[in-house]
Amino acid sequence: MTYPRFATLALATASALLPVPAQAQEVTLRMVSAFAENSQYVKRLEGFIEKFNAENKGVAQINFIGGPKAIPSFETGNAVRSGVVEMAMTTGAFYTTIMPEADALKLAQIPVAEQRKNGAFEYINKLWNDKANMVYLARMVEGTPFHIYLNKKIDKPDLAGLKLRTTPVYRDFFLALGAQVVQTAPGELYTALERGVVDGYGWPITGIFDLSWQEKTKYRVDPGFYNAEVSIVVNLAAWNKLSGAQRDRLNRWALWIESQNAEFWSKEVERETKRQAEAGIQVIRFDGAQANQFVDKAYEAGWAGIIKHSPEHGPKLRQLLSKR
Ligand code: 173
Repeated sequence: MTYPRFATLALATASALLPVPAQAQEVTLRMVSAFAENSQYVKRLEGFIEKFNAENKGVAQINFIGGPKAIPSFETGNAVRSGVVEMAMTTGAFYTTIMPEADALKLAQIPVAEQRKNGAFEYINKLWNDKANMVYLARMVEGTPFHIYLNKKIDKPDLAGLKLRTTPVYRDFFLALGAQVVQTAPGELYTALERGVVDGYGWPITGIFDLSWQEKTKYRVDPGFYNAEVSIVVNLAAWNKLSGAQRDRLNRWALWIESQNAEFWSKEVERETKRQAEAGIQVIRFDGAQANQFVDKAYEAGWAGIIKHSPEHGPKLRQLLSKR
C-alpha cells in the first residue's frame, strides 16, 4: 500500500516530535565465556549470538568479548554479579564462592524444560537474583555426563594414591573415592598433565580435544556421572533496565536454544565418544552393581556437599532437580 506524500510526511513529523520510548533504543549487552574461544561450547554460543543479533536488530544485540583471556574462568561469576559485563556463559562450579548453590545444577536429573514447569527454574532464579545479582537465563549444555580421565589404571572405583585435577564439580566425589585433589581452571590443565602434577582429571564426555588433553590422557572411566551444566547468566540490574520487549526477546531465544539441546548434545556425545576411542583412549568400565554404586556415590557426595554449604536451599534444590 502506498500513502499520499503528505501523510508520510505528517507521520514522520509526528514521530520525530514524540519522546523515544525505551524499547525503541537498541541495547548492547557485553558477554564473556568461562570456556576457551575455540571450544565447542563457544562455537555453539557464537552461532547463537550471530542468529540472535541478525534477528533482533534495533532491539538488542549481544557483543561477545571473549573467553578466559578476557575474564578468567573462575572470575566470570563476579564479572556478571558486579556488572563488569552484562552476560556470561559459565558454569555454577566457577562461582561457588558467590553462592554454593550454583554447583547444584550439575545434579539435575530432569531437563531444563521440565525445570521450567515444576518450579525449579523459578526457585533457581529467585536464588540467583538474591544471592548473585543474576538472572539465570538459559541452560546451554544438557545431557552430557562428567567422567574421570586417568593416566594410571584402576580396577575398582578407588582413587587412593592418585592426584586428580578438580573443580567444585568433582571435589566431593573424588575425595569420597580417596583421591587427592588439586583445583585448576580448564586453561591450566594441559600443563598440569604435561608436568605430571596430576594423574587425571574430571571433565564432561565432550570437549577434551578443545585444549588437546587427549595427548595426555590414557583412560576414561565409565560410567559417567551428573549432568554437565553450562548456562547463560545476566546481570540483574542490566536485566531490570531492559524494556519488556527486550526481555521478551532474550527469553524467547533462551527457550529456542534450550529446545535444541537434546538433539545437539546427544549427537556430540556420540561423536566425541567415538573420537576418544580413535585417539586411543581406553575405557575402564564398571558394570552392573559396581556401576550403580559408583553413580549413587557421586550423587550422594554431590548433594551432601551442596546441603552442607546451603542447609537452607540444598534440600529444596535436591527435591526440585531430582527424578521422581
Ligand atoms: O572445569 C571443569 O571441569 C568444570 O567444572 C566444568 C563444568 C561444566 C562443563 C565443563 C567443565
